[in-house]
Amino acid sequence: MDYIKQRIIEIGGPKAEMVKDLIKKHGDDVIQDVTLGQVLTGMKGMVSLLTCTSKLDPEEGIRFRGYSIPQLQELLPKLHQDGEPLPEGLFYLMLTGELPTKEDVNHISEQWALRAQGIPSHVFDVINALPKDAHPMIQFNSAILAMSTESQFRKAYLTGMDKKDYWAPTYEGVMDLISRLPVIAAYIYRRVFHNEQYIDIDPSLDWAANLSHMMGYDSIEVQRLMRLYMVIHADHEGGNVSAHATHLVGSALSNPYYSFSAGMNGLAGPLHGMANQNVMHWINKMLREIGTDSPSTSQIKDYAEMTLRNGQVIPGYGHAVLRKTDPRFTVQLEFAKKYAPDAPLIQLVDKIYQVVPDILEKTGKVKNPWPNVDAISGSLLSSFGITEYPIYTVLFGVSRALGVLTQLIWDRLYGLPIERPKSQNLQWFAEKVNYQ
Ligand code: FAM
Repeated sequence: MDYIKQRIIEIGGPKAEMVKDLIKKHGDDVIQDVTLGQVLTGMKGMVSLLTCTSKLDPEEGIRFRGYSIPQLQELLPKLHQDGEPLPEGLFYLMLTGELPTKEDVNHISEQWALRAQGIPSHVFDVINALPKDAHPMIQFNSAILAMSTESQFRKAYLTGMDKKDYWAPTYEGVMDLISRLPVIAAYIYRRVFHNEQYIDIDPSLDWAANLSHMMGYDSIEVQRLMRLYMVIHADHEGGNVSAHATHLVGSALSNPYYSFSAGMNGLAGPLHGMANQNVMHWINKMLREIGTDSPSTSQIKDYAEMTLRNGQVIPGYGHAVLRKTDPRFTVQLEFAKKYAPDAPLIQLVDKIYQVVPDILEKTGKVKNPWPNVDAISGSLLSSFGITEYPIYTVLFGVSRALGVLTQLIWDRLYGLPIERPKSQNLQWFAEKVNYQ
């Protein structure tokens, strides 16, 4: 057995026992009161999920297994001394809770490069059957579902295995799926935007650099950007739409492909992962309507206020949990200032940042007026040549697989049951609070 699987059993076994014991001894203990407001406004702040991969602090932002993004930049193995962690290392950390060695990271890199070469041809037929102008997320998700013919979990389930072992074929499926997503994403990118000029995988490269390579970008800077991008988008605790949807569908013991596909359908929404492309749409529309590439702060202010007057959201700003500037925004801005200081789009993003929070604050209703990860990610990719913004949510999706699929393995280790919350009609809520 692979030594990583062995490590998962050693760590996961006692944790699974603890879950059982907690339910047995404390299953009836009250842990939180729930208000009617919480239920009717998206369950914000309601603790209802067990997630171990990462935790989101409203002020400090994301921590992966307790480590912040700046800490991970220090502690995870990387290829450049002043550089970005390898996503393989973050995967290992989320999976085991332990910091990986360089050897662990190399082992995962090799595994993924090997497994990436096993995509069946019908998956590409499915993509090719779609019109090229079908949104890349439609093509991406269709390919993910098509790959579920390979599900090791489904095969193992049908053989009648013991449910405490479900995590093992789930792990195999997760490893296959993560390894193959860059190939699929790059294929769609080259199909739609580069006249079907496909580029083969280079097994000597790490996972993120390979994505960059297969998309057609071999510079050190883009490889570094891709590693950074893949690390910061990987996870955002359990309640965000893509994580929650993956977990929910997984709770029916749907295989990793079905589960992840559900998450990706959620990521494709404009309030979630599609915001990165919508930011570019918003910026480009603004530049067109104002008639300049370099609008003044007062022109940006007028345009942002018009967006609000028209009843629309300003994409890239606000968050359901965060209450400060997203550290994922800051780390990208730092990268941009270091490696593309003169990029006009980055200067524009910075200008928008000076104007928009104040405008959102003044509405009196926006709980977080600060930028999130999507406010800059598209401008950063564009500044390094990846200008075709419909692909951005696909790149987000490739990265998000690391967190939500690791959690799916843990859902199986914990032996979590099918999810089935209670729903009530409007009258029930009104009666409950003696509504007059
Ligand atoms: N522009 C305009 N209005 C906004 C806003 C924004 N950026 N952010 C929040 N609001 C409004 C929101 O629509 C709501 O209005 P109504 O009461 O009229 O319905 C009000 O402010 C209160 O909302 P909230 O409690 O502050 O935020 P929510 O938790 O409901 O929603 C977001 C959170 C992220 C969906 C919301 O801030 C938003 O729509 N932002 C723009 C889209 C975006 O950038 N999404 C990406 C989020 C991201 F980090 C990710 O998932 N990748």
